[in-house]
Amino acid sequence: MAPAEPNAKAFEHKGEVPNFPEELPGWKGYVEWEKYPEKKKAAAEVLAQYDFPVPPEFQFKPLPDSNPILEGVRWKYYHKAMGATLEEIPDISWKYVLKEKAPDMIHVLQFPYNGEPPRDRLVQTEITRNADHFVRNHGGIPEIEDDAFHLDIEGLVNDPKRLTLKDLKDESIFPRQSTVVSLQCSGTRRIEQIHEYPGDGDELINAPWGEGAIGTAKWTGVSLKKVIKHCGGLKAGGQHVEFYGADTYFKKGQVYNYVVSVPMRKVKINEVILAWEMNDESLPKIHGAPLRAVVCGYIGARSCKWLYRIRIIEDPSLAPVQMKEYLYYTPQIGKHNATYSNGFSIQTMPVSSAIMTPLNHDQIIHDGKIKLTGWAYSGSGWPERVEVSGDGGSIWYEVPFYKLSKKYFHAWRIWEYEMPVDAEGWLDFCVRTWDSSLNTQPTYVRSAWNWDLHVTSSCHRIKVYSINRSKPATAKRLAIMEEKGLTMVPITQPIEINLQSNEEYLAEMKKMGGRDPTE
Ligand SMILES: Nc1nc2c(c(=O)[nH]1)N[C@H]1C(S)=C(S)[C@@H](COP(=O)(O)O)O[C@H]1N2
Ligand SMILES: [Mo]
Repeated sequence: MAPAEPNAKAFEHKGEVPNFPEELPGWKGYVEWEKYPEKKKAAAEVLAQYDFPVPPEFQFKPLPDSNPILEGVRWKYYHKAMGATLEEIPDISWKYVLKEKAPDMIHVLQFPYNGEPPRDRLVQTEITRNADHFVRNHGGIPEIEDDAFHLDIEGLVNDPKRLTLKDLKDESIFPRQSTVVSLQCSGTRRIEQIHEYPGDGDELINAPWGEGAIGTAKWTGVSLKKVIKHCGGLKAGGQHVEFYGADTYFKKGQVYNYVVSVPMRKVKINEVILAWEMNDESLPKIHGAPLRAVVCGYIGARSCKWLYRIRIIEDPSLAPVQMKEYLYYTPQIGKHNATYSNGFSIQTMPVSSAIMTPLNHDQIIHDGKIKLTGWAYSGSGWPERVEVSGDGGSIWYEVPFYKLSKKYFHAWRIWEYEMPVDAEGWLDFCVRTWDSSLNTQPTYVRSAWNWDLHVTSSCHRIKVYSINRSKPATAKRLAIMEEKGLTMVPITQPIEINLQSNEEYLAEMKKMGGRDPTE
């Protein structure tokens, strides 16, 4: 479906059109904010002039039946308000969606772009095709030319350096590393929390993700540990690494670049890669070209795209994405008692899994078995065992090990299972995974609900309607319906034939001793 008519076309500047020039030639769409407090102040003054449209209510109401599901008008306006360098960013970003992503992506939010692939295709391959890998953006897509690109390494290193892409690719300086890593957005499966217990909508729409905000790729680049060594090693106190992304980010009336941090401990164990290739192809623009961080096992937010600066610092970054977002609140904390310090910072992802086929509300004709497919992931180890239930979680079947894809230290396992199904009617299917640290998933959404609606890690549940053809009576009915060309689905359609002949009815009643007692 074509995107909704962008309301943002109607945007009108108030007063003089501002001018925040690009920082460097060959870096289109990159405005440096973090180095220039005066410029940040000027941008905040521009934003303060407007009453931007509030995000649409989509939690207490059904989601729009459109693709893109949500548009993101407010964020388009923010970019337009900044004048010439950023006003076209929403259109440029959408152009890359159309160019680099599969045509049937589910566009959860048009701008900043958030999209996930169709459920069935995501689990067909252990390595996600680049065109199918989910995308989660907080802003637009900068267009940085490879030849113009450089990465600055600053802060608590002995020998701060500026490295070009050519330097990073020089194998006489840096050994190359290829690692299979799953990236999972902490918003994956948020729709389940929204349906049951709505929470923070957020200024940058907390996207109503399904189960597809996870993907797996072979990332090629260099371990950040080697780059820091090349910069003379750490100075005393260098405990955290701050990543700067070239996109522009807005929060509560202020303007920033996308900045996050990870602890140095993660770097020391070679779990932070600076990558320029994704599945043996050069990194797509939408996934962070020319260079991005890939942080194994952590929430996707730390894997900074369009990475242009790395600062070694003492404490976790105070940038808003690190300090004010991606916080996990316990269920007693809500809108009016949440602070930045009383939520814990989401870093390592917990064990989680999802059933990707069948889909919720599918009505399935089968011969006593229903095939399930899905994924299983853990950020602190790897999935060891996947269990599925056909009765909402009383009886669990173990998915045999040979029905799980290969184990990796840092990636998911996809799985399939032929579930024995006897019953007819609605069944509650669910899945849970045990990881290598013996962790498993909370039972219900309620058990892990959190105000910011992150990390929906409870057992994933779907309802399917079973039509069991291995039952003679059902087989007979289906044969009649087929012969008459009658609709099988949806099951809610009225059935146009008699369920029994009068003769059959009377014969059955007689066997059963009649409808009513006789004395
Ligand atoms: N510069 C920058 N890096 C970013 C983001 C962003 O908006 N800007 N989004 C983060 C989030 S929240 C996630 S989940 C991952 C998604 O990576 P992908 O879009 O390549 O799948 O990128 C992370 N890196
Ligand atoms: Mo994310």
